[in-house]
Amino acid sequence: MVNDNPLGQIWDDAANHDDIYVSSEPMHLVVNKPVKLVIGAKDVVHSVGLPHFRLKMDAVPGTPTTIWFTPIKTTKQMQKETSNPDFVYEIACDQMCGAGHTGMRGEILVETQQEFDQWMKNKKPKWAAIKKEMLTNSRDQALVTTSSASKGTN
Ligand SMILES: [Cu+2]
Repeated sequence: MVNDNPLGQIWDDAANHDDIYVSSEPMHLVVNKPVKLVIGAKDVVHSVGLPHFRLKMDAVPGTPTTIWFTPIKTTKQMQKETSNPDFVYEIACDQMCGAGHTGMRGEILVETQQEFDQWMKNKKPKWAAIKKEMLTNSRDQALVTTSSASKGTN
């Protein structure tokens, strides 16, 4: 994530970097729990590819798209079934979108609800801290504005 766009994909933000950011951490999903991906793009057509789920959906500027799916096997189950201890579910851009294309690949970890809950326990929501900071700053701004307005009316 970039510092000049702390909340990520804000399409109206000129500092948005939609084609270079892929988290280094896997996307965690719970087995047998439906997932909805809301997909967008800022400037060029990308394509969300989920080869192990046999899914693909274009990411079109100005037209949000969605994919629904339900992972039915955990990553551990797949590692066992494929006899491949290195098996990982992949999410990648399936469209030759530009210079950042080859970096647009991430991994998905499908796990049990218990494993997911355990993972979540250790997570601190960065967006909440940023939002709090933004609200504090806007409140300060509002106080300044109120203060200025009060001075103006007196
Ligand atoms: Cu691409």
